Amino acid sequence: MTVETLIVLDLLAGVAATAGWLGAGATAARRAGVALALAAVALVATLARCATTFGLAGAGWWFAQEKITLTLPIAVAAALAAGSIAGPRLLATVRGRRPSPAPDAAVLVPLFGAGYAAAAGPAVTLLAGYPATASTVLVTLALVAGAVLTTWRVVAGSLPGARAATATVLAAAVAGTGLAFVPAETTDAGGGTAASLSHHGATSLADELTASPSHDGMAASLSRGGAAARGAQDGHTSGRSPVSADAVAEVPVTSLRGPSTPEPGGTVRRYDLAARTATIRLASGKQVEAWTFNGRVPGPPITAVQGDLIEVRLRNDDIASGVTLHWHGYDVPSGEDGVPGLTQDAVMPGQEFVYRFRALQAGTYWYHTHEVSDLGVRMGLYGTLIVSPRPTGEAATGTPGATDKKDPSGATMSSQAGASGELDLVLPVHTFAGTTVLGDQDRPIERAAEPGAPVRLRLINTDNTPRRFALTGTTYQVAAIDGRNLNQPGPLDRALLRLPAGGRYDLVFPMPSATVVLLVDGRPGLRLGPGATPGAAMSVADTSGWPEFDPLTYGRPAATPFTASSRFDRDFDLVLDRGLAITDGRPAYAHTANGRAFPSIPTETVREGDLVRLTVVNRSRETHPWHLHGHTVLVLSRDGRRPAGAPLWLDTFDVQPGQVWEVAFRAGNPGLWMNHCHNLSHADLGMALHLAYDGVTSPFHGAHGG
Ligand SMILES: [Cu+2]
Repeated sequence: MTVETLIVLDLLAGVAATAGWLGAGATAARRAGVALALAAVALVATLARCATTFGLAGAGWWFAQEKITLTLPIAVAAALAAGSIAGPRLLATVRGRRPSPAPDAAVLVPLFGAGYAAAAGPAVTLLAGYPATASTVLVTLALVAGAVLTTWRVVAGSLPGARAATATVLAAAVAGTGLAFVPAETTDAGGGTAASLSHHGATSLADELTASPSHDGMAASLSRGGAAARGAQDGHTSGRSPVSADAVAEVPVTSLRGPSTPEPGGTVRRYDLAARTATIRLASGKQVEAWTFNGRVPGPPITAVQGDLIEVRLRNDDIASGVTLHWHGYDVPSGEDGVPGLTQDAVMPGQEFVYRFRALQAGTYWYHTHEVSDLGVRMGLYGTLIVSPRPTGEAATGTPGATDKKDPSGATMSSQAGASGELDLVLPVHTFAGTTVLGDQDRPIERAAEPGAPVRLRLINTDNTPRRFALTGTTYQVAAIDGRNLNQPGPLDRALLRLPAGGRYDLVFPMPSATVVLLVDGRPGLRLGPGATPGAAMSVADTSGWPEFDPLTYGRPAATPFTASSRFDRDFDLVLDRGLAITDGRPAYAHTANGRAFPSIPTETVREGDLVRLTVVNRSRETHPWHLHGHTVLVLSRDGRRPAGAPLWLDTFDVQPGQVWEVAFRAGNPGLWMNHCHNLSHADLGMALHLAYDGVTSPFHGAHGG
């Protein structure tokens, strides 16, 4: 049984127990037989909850914490009380030894009380989630006890010691509510050395710096954007010198900017992006009100060859809420990362901002606004970023693609003609007002392809939820995921490719002699044929029964710079859930991590060179595509199982309901980074936090993260 099933069964059992006890209480006075049957149902449901809780605890403490520490004990205690006090009386009534009706307090209070205690189970799970805190415990106990006292008063008319009991309940309620407003720690050092300089204890800064022989070296490596550390990182050992020799200088994130020159042999790629509202006419004739870069959706494709310098001048014409550029999956210097309120201010109408970074990673990436990003990306503020590997043995020259910002043709999609005659199609999928758009086409794309020609399809999911792709008419390989090549990818056929929000897959195959069709969620999006026949009906294979491709079992294992058995300098757990929380100053039914919502989730702090493990647990009933900025993470395990295929380096991974992902990365890119759910509506409702390198400060004070 899956964890997700157990989560649902546990909730259902809690609801059944609640209904059983309350129903028994409501019918006890008139129909003792019915009440007895309902109480029996409630007892069975309570036993079922014991079983589901046991099963969930086996999957991880995170899944059962609030049940074991709070809701199950009170439910079981109340059930035992109801069974032993009300049960015999009801039984006696049914057997005719007691007068019926018998609405006495000894029957009704235990039954209703068991109902209130049972209700605390699903209520705490749904409203508070993980973890149950002292505040949750006090408020829950106060509510249950208060309801019992009220019932007692109503049934019995009076209650000895009522005043003292009521006062105790009120005191617990007030204390519990007050505790909820005690601010959390603002940082979480993940078991490593706390960030003493950047967040607290500024008075000790001078002392620590004068006592620190290594301070200059650390500062220099920070100001170079960590390039030195990246080179040295694999030799890093876990030995830690005393804190005084480990002190980190303060560096503003605004100084962590990209270089202004390409690598030797590279060229400078300049792009001008103007953010503006526009009415877009799709291929079908449908018009959509969009937010665009340069009046088009997607925005202009950005292309480069590894080693080039990418320079993008962003201007905001009329996007009233502001705009930035974030390079999804691209490990740029922190000052170029485009997070408003953290690495820069949002670019407001009339303003501009220039981004510069070296194209060091080859592969398929994309860019999008990070200001009010849920709305902004949905409205169209996104585009593709494709970096070709530098041809071996020669310096990078010329344009890698047939389409760049100088191309006036308004090509229907970014199309890269590789030197080898490869057909290279960039296919971002996006939903505009309920319509799926592939590239800029809301109707199936037709392309001619000669048999034998190498084909590369770059699938990019720019939506908030997973999209499923299927390729019919050919076997193929998934050559790369999230821009990173896979080791020895095998042939694939009849597979459903589930791309997380923000994720990318590169599919490669030699063009067969027959037609190849790419399906997006079961509908044709692209047809490649030996001879294009525009308007010809596409035959659609039924792919609904095809198995889902699992990247954890694909390709061949290879050595990685660290593994699941490495010793980690920092260890962070993020338990994703839903619950009542304050986000951006407002109470909300938020998407939470560790019971809190942005910006109250403690900032994870690391030091340059640290080996960091991140465990992401999904207790909720929605998928959360997790995305850490500025770093590529290695998957260590999913639900306790290590990858059996190629090493999987990702920037976005779908944590499905009930799943536990362990990933790790080397902290080699100093800065301040967002760590968030890439279902941007979830991030907007609280599911976002910061990861900060010790010593890096931000002059920006927008409490949002876009
Ligand atoms: Cu989410």
